[in-house]
Amino acid sequence: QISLRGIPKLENVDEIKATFIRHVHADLAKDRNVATTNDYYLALAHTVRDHVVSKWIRTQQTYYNTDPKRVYYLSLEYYMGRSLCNTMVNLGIATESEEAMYQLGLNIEEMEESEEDAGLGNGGLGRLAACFLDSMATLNLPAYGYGIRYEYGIFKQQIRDGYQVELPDSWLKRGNPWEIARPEYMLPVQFYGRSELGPDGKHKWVGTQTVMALPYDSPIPGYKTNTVNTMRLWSARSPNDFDLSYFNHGDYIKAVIDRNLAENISRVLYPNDNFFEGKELRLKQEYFMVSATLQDIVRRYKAATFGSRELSRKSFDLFPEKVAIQLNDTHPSLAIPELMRILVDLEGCTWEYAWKICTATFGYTNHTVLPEALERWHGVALRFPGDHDRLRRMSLIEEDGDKRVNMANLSIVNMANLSIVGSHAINGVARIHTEIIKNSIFRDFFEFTPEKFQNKTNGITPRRWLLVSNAALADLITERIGEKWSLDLRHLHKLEQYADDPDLQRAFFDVKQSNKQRLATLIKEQYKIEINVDSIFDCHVKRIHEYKRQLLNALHIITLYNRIKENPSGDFVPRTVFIGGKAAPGYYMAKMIIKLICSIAEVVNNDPIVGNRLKVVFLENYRVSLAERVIPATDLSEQISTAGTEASGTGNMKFMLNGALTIGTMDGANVEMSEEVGAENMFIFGLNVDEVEALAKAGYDPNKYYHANRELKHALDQIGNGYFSATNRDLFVHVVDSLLKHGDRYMLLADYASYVETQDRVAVEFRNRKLWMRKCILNVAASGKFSSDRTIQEYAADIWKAEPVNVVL
Ligand code: DL6
Repeated sequence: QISLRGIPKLENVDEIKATFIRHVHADLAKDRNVATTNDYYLALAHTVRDHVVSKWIRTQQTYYNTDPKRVYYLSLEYYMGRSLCNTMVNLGIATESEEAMYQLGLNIEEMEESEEDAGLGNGGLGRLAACFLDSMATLNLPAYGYGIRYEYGIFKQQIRDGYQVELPDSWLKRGNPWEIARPEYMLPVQFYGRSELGPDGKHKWVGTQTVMALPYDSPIPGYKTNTVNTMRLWSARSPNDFDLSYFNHGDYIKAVIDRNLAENISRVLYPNDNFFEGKELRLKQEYFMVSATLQDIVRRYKAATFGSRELSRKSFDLFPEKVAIQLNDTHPSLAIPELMRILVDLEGCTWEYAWKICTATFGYTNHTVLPEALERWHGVALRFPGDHDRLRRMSLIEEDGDKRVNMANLSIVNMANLSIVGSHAINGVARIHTEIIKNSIFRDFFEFTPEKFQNKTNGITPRRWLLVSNAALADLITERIGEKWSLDLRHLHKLEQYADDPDLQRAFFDVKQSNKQRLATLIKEQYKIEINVDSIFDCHVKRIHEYKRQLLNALHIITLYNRIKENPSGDFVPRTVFIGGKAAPGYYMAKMIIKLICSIAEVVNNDPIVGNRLKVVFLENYRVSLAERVIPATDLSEQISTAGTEASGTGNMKFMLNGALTIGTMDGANVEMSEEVGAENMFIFGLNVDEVEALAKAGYDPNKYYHANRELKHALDQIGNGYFSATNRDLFVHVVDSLLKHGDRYMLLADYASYVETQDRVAVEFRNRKLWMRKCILNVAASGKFSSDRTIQEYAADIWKAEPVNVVL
């Protein structure tokens, strides 16, 4: 077989072996009698890192010497997952490393499994940032990812008695071989204090508390290129002179202990997806990241000039020509007032000049239209509800007489509004989403400055989501159409001509079957559930959220179950439904949905009448590394949010690239997927955005649907009357009430009939293997648009105006 990974070069294999053994001895001080799998993982990671550093240093030297326009991606989340395999693939040493470990009698897969996921993200937004870093490096863009080095990432989810339990994710406990601490670049960040007018007529920020920001750098290697960019994550540290006043009281021990308080800032990732929690610590995290990052950016801007090593740049005229800053949602948008503060208060620029620099520098990406997800920091308004007079007196804009901005008295800061006025480009993340923000939440701004608004449809990196996670499919594709697709995913189009080729269909089928078998083995080990690998692998994996409608999926499962029970000898297409995802710890309804799915699984999986025709698996602790196992093994991808709610989705693209067919609504990027592959090759159902809106306007009554549909009523009644919760019959009453009594905000009942009908069609088509495989191939062939390389090229051309830099070794 032709493999993208190529044939191992023996001299490289020998070198890897030698370096690896040296690391086992020198770094870990172990021999083969005592070394654990994790030790071997660490030694291999260090071996791989040795290969990356020369390119890394060379890349940074090149940027320093050529002083190109740099791109700064600011994000509170980076959902990186594991790095070992990805780094080896990007460096082109995967085959050699595998061979080297094989020759040493070690199992490289086991070593890879030993790596903890870097889970510094919640879901789509954080994983998008990770894909973007890969693409920026692969496209040779001089780019940096800036964020926070949380000591605890997204919690580990355990399912106990069907309920989600959260455990801390201490991902650093065994060390992180990919990061390098840079104490020499530590920076101070100020909090609290007040503004005072000095004798020189300038305002000074005094009485502050200082927290130090310690940078940790990780290499971001591009694929098949010399470029290795930097992800710089800040960790909070106490300053050395931290609260010396304790010494005056003689309480030395307390002084030392309290040093830790400042370090809480980077302790833990807030576990909310699409939900704003207005906590002081979160605001501090945002400012901490932004302040340290801007100091770094300004320092680099001042230091760099082509051909000169002097600290030579004194004017900020060139700032927007040398710096592009992209705000990943509003979370880092304090960067706008902070850059204003630096320019006006510290650098002595005029307000007007500083504002021009700011707006020319910043771009803002919106990732959601859900009102509960929008960041609105309350000050006075919450403390004095209803006191309009006070609010008027204290508002941002003074409303009496001369209109003047009154920054000190901010009452509510709407971070989206701030991001829009402070940026030259605002983008949504799929075409339909961009249209929605222009017409609804940002309508006034769009009418005011239409030229600022753009669309940048999301993408995913084909390296992690095909080369790394589904090497067999990657090889098969390369065998047919050559390897150009890995750098230009549009080349996948060439597969289209082979959609009816029986050989390719069989080969596609075989790859899918072996991926399904591999997942089934894992499920057997973990949950002791026997899975029928000939059943439809129907997967719904993403954060648990009412708008993502896992509950609609549950209604379908119950319907299938009831049909089997009503007709035990009937001819049913076997199906295994996998549902996985974390619920925000404070999100009651999402947690009840998990409990409901687990309860349904308990009943369905243990009913002898059902047998292997229907199984339900709740995938515990769904995360990047588990996604890499699930997605390649999936036949049917569930993308069933209410039209108008999912900004884009990126899981949908990963499944498409891996040859799953999609059942989905006309929402987010599903719309563009259907445009690329043809609606006839997807299973589209349900209301579209206009219909959702019209129905809401006309007065949506879920009870109408409940009474009109026998199967729907049956399923809801069972949930409500305790059929799935025999020991506590009222357990799911609130869940049913959310639909029937509290308005069914996401219109599950309106879409149920269409969903079930479409699922029936899925089952019929799955039986026709030729037809199914043809559609699989067509989906892969049409997935080229959804490479994050395409997305990043568009950002670079339309927003950042940044050019690639060639790194010569
Ligand atoms: O753009 C990445 C990702 C989209 O694919 C999802 O559709 C969207 O839900 C997600 N948005 C958020 C918003 N969080 N906040 N704030 O996570 O972004």
